[in-house]
Amino acid sequence: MQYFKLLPVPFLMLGLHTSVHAEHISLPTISVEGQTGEATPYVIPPLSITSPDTGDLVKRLPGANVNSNGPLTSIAQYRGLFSDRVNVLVDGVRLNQAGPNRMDSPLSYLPSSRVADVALYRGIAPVSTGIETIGGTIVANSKQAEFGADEEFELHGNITAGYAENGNTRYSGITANAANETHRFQISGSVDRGNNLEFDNGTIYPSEHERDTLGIAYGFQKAGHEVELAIDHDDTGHTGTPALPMDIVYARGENYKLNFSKNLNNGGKFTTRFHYQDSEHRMSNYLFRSTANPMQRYADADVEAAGINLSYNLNNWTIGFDADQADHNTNIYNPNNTMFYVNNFKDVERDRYSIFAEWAGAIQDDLKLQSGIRLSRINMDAGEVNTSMTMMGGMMGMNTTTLRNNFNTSDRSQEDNLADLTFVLTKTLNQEVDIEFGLARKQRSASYQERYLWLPMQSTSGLADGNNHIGNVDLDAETAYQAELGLDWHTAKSGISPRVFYHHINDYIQGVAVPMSNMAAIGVSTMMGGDTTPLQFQNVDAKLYGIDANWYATLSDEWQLDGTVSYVRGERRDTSDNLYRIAPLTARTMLSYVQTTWRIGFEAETVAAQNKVSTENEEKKTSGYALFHLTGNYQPTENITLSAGVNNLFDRGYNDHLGGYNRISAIDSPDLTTGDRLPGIGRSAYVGVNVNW
Ligand SMILES: [Cu+2]
Repeated sequence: MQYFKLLPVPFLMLGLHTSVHAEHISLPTISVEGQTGEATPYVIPPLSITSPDTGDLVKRLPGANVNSNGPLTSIAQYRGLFSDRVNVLVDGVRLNQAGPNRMDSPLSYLPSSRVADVALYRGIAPVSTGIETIGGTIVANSKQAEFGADEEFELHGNITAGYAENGNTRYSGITANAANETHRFQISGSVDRGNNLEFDNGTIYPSEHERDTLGIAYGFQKAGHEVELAIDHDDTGHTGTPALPMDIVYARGENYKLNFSKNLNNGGKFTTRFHYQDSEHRMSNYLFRSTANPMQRYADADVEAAGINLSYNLNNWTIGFDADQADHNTNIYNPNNTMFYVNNFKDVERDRYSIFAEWAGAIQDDLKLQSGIRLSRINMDAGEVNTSMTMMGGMMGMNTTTLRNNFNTSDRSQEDNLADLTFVLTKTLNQEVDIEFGLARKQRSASYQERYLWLPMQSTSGLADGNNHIGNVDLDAETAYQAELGLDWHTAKSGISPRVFYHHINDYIQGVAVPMSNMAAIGVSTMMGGDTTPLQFQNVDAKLYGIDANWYATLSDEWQLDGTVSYVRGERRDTSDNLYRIAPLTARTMLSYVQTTWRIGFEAETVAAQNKVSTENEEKKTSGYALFHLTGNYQPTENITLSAGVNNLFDRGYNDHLGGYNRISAIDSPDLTTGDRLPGIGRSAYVGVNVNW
C-alpha cells in the first residue's frame, strides 16, 4: 500500500514501461494519464532533489519559471506574470508574505524535502482555484499520510535527505505517521543548511541559508465525514538575498488549518477550510554586508491573516464562498539609534470576499466544458504613517513631511469589485488527439505595496529591479482578457501538448517615472539610495503572448526523451516598451536510459538571450546559454531510492535573466561587480536518499 503520494520516479515517462518495470518502481500518476490526455492540474512528482528550494521543481512545469532573489526566495512566474499575480497554493492555502519584498515567498514555506508534488493548472485557471488568479494557479503539496485500511494502526513514513557539494548544501525532511481507517496522526519536519554558493569564477555573497520546519497533523474520518487539523511551524534563519537591499535575519511563524468535508446522501460533497497565519520577519542591511553604523537598519515586518473557504459540489456544479483578511506592518529602524524610524507599512489591511459557481463536465461524448464565474470584493486600508526623517532639517525634512502629509490625507480606504469568467472547451478528435479552446476574463486588485508604499523605497514584493518605487492609492484593478488554444496529442510511445496563449491586460500595474511635479518624492529618492528617477505604480496597458509545451518520446525499451519548452513575450500597449523580468525562451530536454531498478538521465537546459527588456525598469539584457545536468537513480529495494548527479556539469558561467542584480559592495563580494547581474550557480555534484517505510 502506498501511504504517501510519493513518486520516487525522477522523470515523467517511466510510466510508459508499466508492464516491464511495474514490479519495482512506483508509477507517477501523470504517466498513466499521459496516454489518455493530460491531467488537470498537470502534476509532477519531486524529481531528483538537488537543492532545498521548491522553486527548482516549479521551474520544470511548462510555462513556469521562478524569479530568484536568494537561495530560498523563489517567486513563481507563469507565462510572464509573477508575485501577487500568480495564485500559489501551499497545501491548498494562499499564504501571505510577512516581508514586503516577498523574502518569505509562498514556496519558501515548503522545503523540497517535504514536497509530494507540484502542479500547475495550465492556461486558464478554474475560478474554483482561488480569488485573483490572473496569472494562473500553481500548487505545491506536502507529503501526507493516508488513512489505513482497517482498525489496526500502522506506522509509516518517509525520509528524504541529501547533500550537494556547491555551498556544502544539506537538506533533510521527515514525515512519520500512525494511521488506521479512522484516525491518522502525523509529524513532519525538515532541516536545511547551506553556505555561500559558488559560480565558475568565485563566490556569491551572501547566498547561505538555514531553515527548519515542523508540522503536526491529525485526521479523522467516519461515515463520509473527514476532519483534519494541521499546524505548521516554519523558521528561516540567517539567509542571504543578494538581489535585494537587505538579507533575512529570520522569517518565522505558524500556519493553522482546519479542514472538514462531508459526503452528502444526494451524492454531493461539502468542504470547508479555515486557516490562520501568524508570521514575523526581520531583515537587515548589515547582517552580511558592511554598513556603517549610522546607516545600519533593521526592518521588522509581520502579517496576521485568517481565511475561510466553503464549497459545495454536486454532479457537475461547484459553488463556493471564500474570504480572507490580512494585516501587514513593516517598521524600519536603526538598532543603534532608537530615534530613527520609518513606518514603511502601518496597519495595512487587505480583505477579500468572494463567491463563485463553476460547471465542469461533458456536454457530448467528445466535448467537455469547464466554465465558471467568480465575483469578489477587495477592501484595503492603511493607517497613518510617520518617520523620524520629518524632524530632519533641510530638504529631507521638508520632503518627507510633504510625502507623509500627502499620504495621511489621501483616501487610503479603497475597494474594488472584481469579476472573473472562464470558458474552456476540450474536444476529443480521436483517441490520440484533444484540442482545447479557452476564453477568460480575470481581474486582480493592487497589492498593498503597490497602493501604500508612501516613501520612495524598494519594498516592491520582490521586483528587485533596483528602482525606488512609490505607491498609488488610486490604482484600478487589472483586467485581463485571456485566450488559449491547445493541442494534446498522446500515444503510448510519444506525445506533445503545445498551448498558445494571448493575454490582453488593461490597467496593468507597472512603475512609471514619477512626474517632475512630485519634487518631494524625487528629492527623497535621490537622497535615499541615490535613485534620481524613482517610479510610481500606475495603471498602464499590456499584452503577453507565447507558447509552451511538454512532450515525450520513447525511442526504445530503454531510451526515452522528454522535455518542455516555454516562450512568452510581454509588451506594453500604451508605449513601445517591454514588460519587466520576463523569462527568456527556455527548453529542457532529458535523455534517459532506463533499467528495472536504475536509470540515468542527461538533461540539457537551453535558455535563449533576453533582449526584450523593460526600459522603464532600466532592465539589463542577458545572453543565452546551455547547461547540462547528469542525474541517476537506483532503487535497491522497493522502498529505497538513491540518487546522485551533477548539475551544471561543465561549470558553465551564466546569468539567469530572472536572478536579479548583485546588490553587494566589492568589500563583501569581491568576485562580483555591484549592479551586475548575479551569476547562476556553478557545478554541483549531489547525492540523495529517499526511504519509505
Ligand atoms: Cu524581508
